[in-house]
Amino acid sequence: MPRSRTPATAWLGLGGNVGDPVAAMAEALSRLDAHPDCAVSAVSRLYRTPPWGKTDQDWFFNSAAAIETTLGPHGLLDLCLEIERAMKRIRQERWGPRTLDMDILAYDDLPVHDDRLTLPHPRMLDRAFVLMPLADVAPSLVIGGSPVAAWLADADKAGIEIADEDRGWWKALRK
Ligand code: A4P
Ligand code: MG
Repeated sequence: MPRSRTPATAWLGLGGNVGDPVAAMAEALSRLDAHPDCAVSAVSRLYRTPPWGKTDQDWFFNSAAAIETTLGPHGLLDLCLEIERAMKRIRQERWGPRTLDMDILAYDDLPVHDDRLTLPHPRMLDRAFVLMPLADVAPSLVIGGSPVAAWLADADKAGIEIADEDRGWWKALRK
């Protein structure tokens, strides 16, 4: 990473339910880690989660990661979108099936609200499939006035399963 700028910490939520979403998430994390301006500092356990929003679709796999980065929030968004595109995500219906979805959940304690990016992610606090993996890597991170672990305690976690306890799951799948 260039030394000109102090790295920020960003937290990402990853998910997918088409093709091989676990391989897609592993590949995405490897690409981020290989990027000169990013390093993956922590990855959650791997979760299998019932579909939220549009429920007549396959179950998802979800995970979360902490990233150290010298990219600004919009630069990081561009990189995530580029990786999503590379994973051949087909953008069709809202909340519908996807190979890989990478959301920026938070970037340091920076609030952002513009036409491209909203931080913290506006819908993260309603979703146990986001909060549960995020609590593995950042239980004390304060969002909306409370720590992630407290939001998770109040969330509906019904049906969510741990698919892999080993936080190295993404490295095991590295090509
Ligand atoms: N954008 C704004 N803020 C952000 C941010 N913080 N992080 C903009 C990432 N992107 C952000 O994104 C559309 C645009 O949002 C981006 O180009 C960026 O400029 P998108 O990912 O194409 O939007 P979307 O995914 O179609 O809609 P939405 O509402 O973001 O979908 P979600 O919220 O990602 O939900 N059930 C389970 N169990 N697990 C899942 O992972 N995922 C979804 C998708 C539905 N149900 C699920 C899961
Ligand atoms: Mg999204």
